[in-house]
Amino acid sequence: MADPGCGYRYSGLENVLEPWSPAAEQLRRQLEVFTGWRFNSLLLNRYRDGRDAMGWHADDEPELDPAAPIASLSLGASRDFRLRQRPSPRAGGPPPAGYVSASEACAPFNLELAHGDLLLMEPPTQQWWQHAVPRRLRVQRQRLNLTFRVVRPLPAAG
Ligand SMILES: O=C(O)CCC(=O)C(=O)O
Repeated sequence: MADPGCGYRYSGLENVLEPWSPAAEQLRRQLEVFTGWRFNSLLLNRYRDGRDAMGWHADDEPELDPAAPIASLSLGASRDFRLRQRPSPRAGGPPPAGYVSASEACAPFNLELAHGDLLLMEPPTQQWWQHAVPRRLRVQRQRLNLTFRVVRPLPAAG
């Protein structure tokens, strides 16, 4: 779901835009009050059970506003959300406080995201970290993840 012109290319796929549903619009308004950001794009991921997973990546596509947080809401089954430092961080500004070089990097770590949890990934998280949702075969229930993003419409090429 997105405002007109705020589509998002994801995993190489151009998504068809849906208008905001009343429930998603209400969540967006609450997040605006909470974060001060007006999110213009929402991506929904459905994990049918623990066999559905998401590999290591960072949400750093050029159309995403790098100054904006990504707000991630979890519904349904609890799942592990893994974080690791990027093997080679993206250029652009000094490393944030607490960042250590690859040789000293902390091991990947886990956040368990449960029903109703809201994870706010503030900049420069995407520049320095990758995340993943690994397979967990013991999980039999479905999970929905809603990520609210700020997309900058890119100027037309050429
Ligand atoms: O399902 C999640 O918690 C993460 C989703 C994710 O990594 C993404 O949408 O980029």
